Amino acid sequence: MIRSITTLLVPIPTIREHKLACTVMREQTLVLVHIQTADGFEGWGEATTIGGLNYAEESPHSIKTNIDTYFTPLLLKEAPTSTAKAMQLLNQHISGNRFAKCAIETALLDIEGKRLGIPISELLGGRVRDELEVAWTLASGDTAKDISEAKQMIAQKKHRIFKLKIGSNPIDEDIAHVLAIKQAIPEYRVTVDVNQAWTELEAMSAIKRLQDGGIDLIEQPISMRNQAGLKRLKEYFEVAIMADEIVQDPQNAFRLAADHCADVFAVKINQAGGLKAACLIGQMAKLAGIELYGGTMLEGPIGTAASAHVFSTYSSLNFDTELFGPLLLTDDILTRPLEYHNYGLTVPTAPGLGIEVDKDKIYHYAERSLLSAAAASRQQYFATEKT
Ligand code: MUC
Ligand code: MG
Repeated sequence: MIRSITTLLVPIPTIREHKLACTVMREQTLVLVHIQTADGFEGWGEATTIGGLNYAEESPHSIKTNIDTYFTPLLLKEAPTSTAKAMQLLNQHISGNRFAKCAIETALLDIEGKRLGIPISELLGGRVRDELEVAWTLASGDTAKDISEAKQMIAQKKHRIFKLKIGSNPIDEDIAHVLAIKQAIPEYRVTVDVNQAWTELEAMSAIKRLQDGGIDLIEQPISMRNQAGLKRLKEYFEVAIMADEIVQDPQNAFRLAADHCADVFAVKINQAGGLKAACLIGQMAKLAGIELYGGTMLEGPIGTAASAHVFSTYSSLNFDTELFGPLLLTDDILTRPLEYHNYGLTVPTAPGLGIEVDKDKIYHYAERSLLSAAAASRQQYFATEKT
């Protein structure tokens, strides 16, 4: 039975500016959920989004507020006796809020795995792989810097697949940037993520040039509201078109899969609304003949470990993963960092998530964020009072 649920906002600076079509990130705020049970187990979950409300409709603050205000009282009152019952309860009483649901489910599965002595992957049907190849995202905003970053990653055997974030510059500039990088590392897989920035007409001409330049995958080139347009692009081009922002909960993924709107689905546990939902999306894609890619919402190590457990269960994962979130952060919140080596990530094998969090570090960042929020609201209060 659940004894307590604590949520913490944990902002951690990034190692460099991370530029996307929708925002520039200098830090990532992890929303951590810590659940303790009456019989002495504890579990951790995490939700992240990108750029506050720039990327999705939940922000770190809305996730925390909604868990504290609605999820926690409901779970404590109804006292569900399993993860499945808890998620059923949340889905019956709380609409939307997929990111928050994901964080709660992760913490509950962490507990369930620890109680049974098995990793979460085995609760989700069983892993078929122990290693996941991990792409690195080049998003410094500078071509020369991106090329040297990519070459360094290759030399250190850290990554050999590169995703470029484009869409914030004029199209000709973006294409020149991508092609210069591809030409600098011609034998490596280079993909682009447009984060919905182009119109369908712009996408038609841009994708043609990217395809001719040997780019391997085009991610969410147009608005998530233009499902028919995505399908038209998929049918027109040979290069693989990947659906990302448009892939949300399983119901919506079902419609996309049934209509064959993309060659590849990027699956993200937060977008899906949890780990089991992400498994369900993977199964639907498989049945529809759609390829899979293990996406990230730039989670820290807790959400990344959770994602790794999910992706380890996919029967095929031909487009690999981008679970590099923890590597983009300047600090780690685990006592032992996740194991990245030989271009990939090892899926943890210990019970539950298979990780141990460094509570001192977590509380240090959480406290700093509380203090700066308090200072900001004091400043705002006095500024308003004086006017
Ligand atoms: C996205 O849209 O895929 C993944 C990598 C990255 O840099 O941003 C995320 C979100
Ligand atoms: Mg994307």
